[in-house]
Amino acid sequence: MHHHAIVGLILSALGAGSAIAHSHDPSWLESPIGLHLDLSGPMNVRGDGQAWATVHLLNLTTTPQYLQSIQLIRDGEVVDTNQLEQALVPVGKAAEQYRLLDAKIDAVLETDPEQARLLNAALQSPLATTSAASIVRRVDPGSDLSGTWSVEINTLVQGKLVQHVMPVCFSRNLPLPNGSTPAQQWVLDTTTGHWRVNVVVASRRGGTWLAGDQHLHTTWSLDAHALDGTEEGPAGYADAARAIGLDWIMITDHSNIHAWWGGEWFFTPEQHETARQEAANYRVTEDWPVLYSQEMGLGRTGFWDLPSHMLVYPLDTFDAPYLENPSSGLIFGLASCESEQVIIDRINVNGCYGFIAHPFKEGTLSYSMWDWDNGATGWAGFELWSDSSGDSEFQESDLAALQKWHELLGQIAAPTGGSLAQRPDFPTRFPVGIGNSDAHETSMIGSVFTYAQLNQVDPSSLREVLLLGRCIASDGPLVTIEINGAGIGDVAILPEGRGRVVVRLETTPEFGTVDQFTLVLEADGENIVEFPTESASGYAVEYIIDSPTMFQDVKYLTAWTQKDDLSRVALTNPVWLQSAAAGDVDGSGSVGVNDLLVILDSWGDCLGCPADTDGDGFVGVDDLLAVIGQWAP
Ligand SMILES: [Ca+2]
Ligand SMILES: [Ca+2]
Ligand SMILES: [Zn+2]
Ligand SMILES: [Zn+2]
Repeated sequence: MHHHAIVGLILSALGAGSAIAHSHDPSWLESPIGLHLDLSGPMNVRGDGQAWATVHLLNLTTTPQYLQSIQLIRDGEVVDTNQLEQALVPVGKAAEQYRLLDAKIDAVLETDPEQARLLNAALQSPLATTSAASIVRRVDPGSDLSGTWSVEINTLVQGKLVQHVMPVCFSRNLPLPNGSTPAQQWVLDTTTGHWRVNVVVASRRGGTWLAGDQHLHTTWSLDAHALDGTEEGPAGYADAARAIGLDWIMITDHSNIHAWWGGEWFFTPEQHETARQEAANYRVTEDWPVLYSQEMGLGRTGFWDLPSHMLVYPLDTFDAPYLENPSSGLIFGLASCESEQVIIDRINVNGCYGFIAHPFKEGTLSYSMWDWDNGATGWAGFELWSDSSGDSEFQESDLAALQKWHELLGQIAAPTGGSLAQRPDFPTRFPVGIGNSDAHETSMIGSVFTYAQLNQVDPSSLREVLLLGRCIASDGPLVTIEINGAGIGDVAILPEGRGRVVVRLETTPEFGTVDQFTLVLEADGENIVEFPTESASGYAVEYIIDSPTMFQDVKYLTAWTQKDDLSRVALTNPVWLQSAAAGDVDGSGSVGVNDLLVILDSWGDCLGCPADTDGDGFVGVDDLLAVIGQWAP
């Protein structure tokens, strides 16, 4: 058999940046002295989504200014106006204090971490001043996003009118791929090793793929509020998520940040209830699934230690209860927390399950990486890709998560009897990988997200796909694997080792044609096929390998794609493989009545069915006789 070119791990060429995330700085930290202008909001929308821009203003000078108006301009015409008479309180002194402290922290961070930590706590005071002085207003372009856009801010400074102009890019794109784009179909001739393109154009396989983001911080997360100036709650986040074409979101406000801020304590059960209620009201009035939950701090119980983070997801309800979490998060608050197992147990006994957040990222003086040696059990999986930097780049820390994941998948026992063994101390049979944005403002929602095959979005369906691993981490393209009718997260039965694999890549004009993507199939974490995407065209392609031997000793298959400019990536969860003896079409280990029933159930044309014992694409008398010939119940 032809040996396919095995590509090097192209992903390893990624992540030229540092593995260590920069500490979460206020959005204005790098701004020059003057009026700080920042824009957020869903500006690139999909389908019929409504765009808007949220304008953040902060007077970083020492001179009082007066805001007169904020206008949205298209091709020289005013489209939306906020007429205002409002003081822009000067915070130049506080900003300068913050910068000085920040520089000092950097200087002593390596040599004197305790002093760095104390200095870090002192950042709270200037940050409170700047946070309170920020002004946020929204401008709306309407439904026609064509033209050249800008935001104009008019202020009065010492009696003089000053105008600031900031360009805005609004764009409208097609909805995210959902598995239904007609695809070119390529079939491998396993004897010659050549691919041939079928004239047949395949459309949808299986159900619809929907997309959601399970790691979001609204204004109720103190860091989003104070550092990014975020003022939207669950309803504003749901509006923005819908605008960019997501099908659900799970909000995970920080329940681990505790501080006195702007006249109230963060984060309290009352605040959790207020936000939870806002999400619940939104579901009633808008009939759209915004789930409300939390991100917790855990582990590293020493006073100077930094916690790692865990995402809490409700099992069968739209929201998780408030869970006590006495831990530090950022510069605000306490500096010790409870162990990993204490927090995970709290999550699990309260009708929820936990995913480890950004396991290989750390925020200077705010949170640490997951400690893989902590011995904790009970977690469901982890973020394979967490976009805490907001640029949807697949970083070195994400690559580290991917490699760790394959190491852990390698330790999972191969399926027997058609399923993977339960892990008594875990809610999942293998660590499930997901993708999330970790957005702290609306413009970052969905920068990385998770695809899942779903008929409807409700808590139990989401729990099922997230705990079974029927999902894909992505920032746009959709990659799926199917083998002998089994999909991602499931177990495929390979009659006498025979496997018919279908790997499908689907994109849109927003993400680029398929020939701009590398598409790789992996067996047990190693690349086994790089598909010839350069010969394909359009926005969807699928590759079929029907082989009697190629997959017989493989435990699991995964696939990934990457746009060749590295701007887009997608990573599947595994499909698990179990070879079965002749006639044992359900993989039970014996040949009996159940196998006959499977044959009768699949009777007729059936490409790649385990019941098709002779692999001729048809389940019929020959297959029935083959089972009877092997009869050994
Ligand atoms: Ca059987
Ligand atoms: Ca057959
Ligand atoms: Zn986090
Ligand atoms: Zn987070």
